[in-house]
Amino acid sequence: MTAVPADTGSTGLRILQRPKATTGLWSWVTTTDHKKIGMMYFIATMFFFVVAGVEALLLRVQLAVPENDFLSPELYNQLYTMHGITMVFFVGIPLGATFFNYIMPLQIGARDVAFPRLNAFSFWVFCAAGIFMYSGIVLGGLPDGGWFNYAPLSTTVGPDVSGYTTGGGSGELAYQVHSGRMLLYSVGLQIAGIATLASAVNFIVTILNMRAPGMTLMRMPVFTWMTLIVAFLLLFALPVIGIALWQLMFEVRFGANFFNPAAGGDPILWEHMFWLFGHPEVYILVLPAFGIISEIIPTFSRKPIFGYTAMVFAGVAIGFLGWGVWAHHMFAAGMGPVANTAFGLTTMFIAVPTGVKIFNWVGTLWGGKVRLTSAMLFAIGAVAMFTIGGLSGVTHSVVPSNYQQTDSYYVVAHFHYVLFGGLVFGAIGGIYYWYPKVTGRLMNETWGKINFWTLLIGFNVTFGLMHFLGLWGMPRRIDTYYAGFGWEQLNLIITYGAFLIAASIALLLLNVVVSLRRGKLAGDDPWDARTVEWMTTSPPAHYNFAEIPQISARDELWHRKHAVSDSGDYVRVPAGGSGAIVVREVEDSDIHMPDPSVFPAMSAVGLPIMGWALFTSGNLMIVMLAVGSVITVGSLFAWAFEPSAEEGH
Ligand code: HEM
Ligand SMILES: [Cu+2]
Repeated sequence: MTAVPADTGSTGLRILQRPKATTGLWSWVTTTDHKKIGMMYFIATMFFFVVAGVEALLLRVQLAVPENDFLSPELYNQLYTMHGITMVFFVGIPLGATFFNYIMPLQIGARDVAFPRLNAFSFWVFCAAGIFMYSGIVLGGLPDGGWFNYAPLSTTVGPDVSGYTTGGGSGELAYQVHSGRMLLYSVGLQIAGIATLASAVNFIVTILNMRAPGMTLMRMPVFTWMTLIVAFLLLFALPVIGIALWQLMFEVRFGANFFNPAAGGDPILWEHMFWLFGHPEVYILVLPAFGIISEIIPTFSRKPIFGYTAMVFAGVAIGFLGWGVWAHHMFAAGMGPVANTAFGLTTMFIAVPTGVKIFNWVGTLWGGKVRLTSAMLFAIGAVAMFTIGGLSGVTHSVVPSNYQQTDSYYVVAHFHYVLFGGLVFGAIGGIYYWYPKVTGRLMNETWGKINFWTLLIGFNVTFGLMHFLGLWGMPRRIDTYYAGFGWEQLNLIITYGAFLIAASIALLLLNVVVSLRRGKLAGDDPWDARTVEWMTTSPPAHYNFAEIPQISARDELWHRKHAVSDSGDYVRVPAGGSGAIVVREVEDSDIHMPDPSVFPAMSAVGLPIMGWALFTSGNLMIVMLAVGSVITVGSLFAWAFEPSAEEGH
């Protein structure tokens, strides 16, 4: 008789064993390292950026000449909707998450985020949401109601609508073309919301609890401050849209009547709920870029940031005021003069803290020893372009003027100046700035400058001219127009501009890839920077810091590199002198880091399965719901009972 071996490791399902791989695909799937997760966010975000960019180019090809039939109206609606949704939820939000993940823990001198497995969970759920959203390609059509999807219009108007709801439960396949698209929208964004909410909690706890000793709140870099503010905005804004999406899901799948006026529902309830989330959302998108800009400009001006305290409090003020302006998206909805006036005023107020930030960036540049690296060019470009978008935004807040501008190309011009001009320019600056920290190599500066100037020109040709089209009466979201309105020429030029943007972005991505091997070696602190992430190796070891730094000043690294001379001037500390930075190598095994885990990725797999269940009915629906929830809830349980790090490791 042979004894059963006591070793349980070899008996269980292999996939459920504690993953050990540190290289290869499996190590990425199971990683809990904030840096690897940050890199995966970057790759996924760039993938979606290309997808949404191609969608935009298709739109522009269609609009290049009047009465074009390159895209059918139905396809046009799906493409602009998915362009908007993808850019906002699958590029804008995760682009923030990319930088938060990789940079923020390094900037506060931490070894990882507070909940490393939750962090991995966020990433995989985000991917699941993207796959779910785009599964409409095979299911029968993508969402087509615009990125803000006004119900009840979106739920009642559209192709093949045979009733207000799908009915469902009668045994036949409940997926009808139009309500199916709304299901993709409502469930897809709910899944994405789970991912984002989990990271918001993670970042808040990390920043509040895991700062290096001595890093008080008012010594935190501005980028980390903006991360904190964005995380709070997400924490409070996502539940609002979460409820609205839940209602929408019941509306289209089970025949609820939240938004249907014929059944006592409220036709502008959705608009209010959406924009109560939607306006804070625009700050969620742009504040990370503000943080990035606030790191780049002082470094390349060789000055501390001008008005640090004002900068932080302006960010906080934007975070608060952002909640009081949502109905400026609804001036034309018939709210009445009192509400319109109030929201017009609050909208004008919010320009004040934004202006404070812009003046402080200019104040930082003023009198600085400015180095126009690619990162710096993009940061300055972002400030300039965002300012233009902010100014057209103030014109929207003037109600009578708004009646004229709303739903015209003027609005399309405006929000691309803030989103592309602010968020994308700022983020590209961040890529050039932190690339050497992440990879140990510099990106090609010549290409970087070509990238900047072509993007600046392409961007302004494309979106600058849209202001005129809008003021000349061209509505947004039209799939074609007749010749003779005077819109032909500008539309053609705008399409050329869009292709110049595409070429410039291609150059950026090429630079990212080629510099991985060919880039010049960067060293730990290539920019002569100020903040803590530059005090460790490039790329950082998986434990980030051999020794957690003791923080004694804002701009800690700059203070370590400089001392005050007898005459009161700042002088550089000689290399190797007291105060110089010593990067120490330690044995890996001395530092305890959380182990990889398979459960975060596994728990994400069940969510889209539960979502797809809603497209079926009867027994199939029950089976799919059961399978999906067993996978998700089962993995969450397994995760809860799994130690964060194995014994003796
Ligand atoms: C290659 C660069 C881009 C081009 C050529 C482009 C083009 C367009 C066009 C033509 C529309 C309007 C469609 C219509 O109203 O008929 C549009 C809508 C939109 N774009 Fe872009 N875009 C670009 C980049 C971006 C970026 C970077 C963002 C945000 C991060 C963005 C966010 C949006 C949003 C939210 C909408 C509104 C969709 C809707 O009306 O529901 N776009 N874009
Ligand atoms: Cu708004």
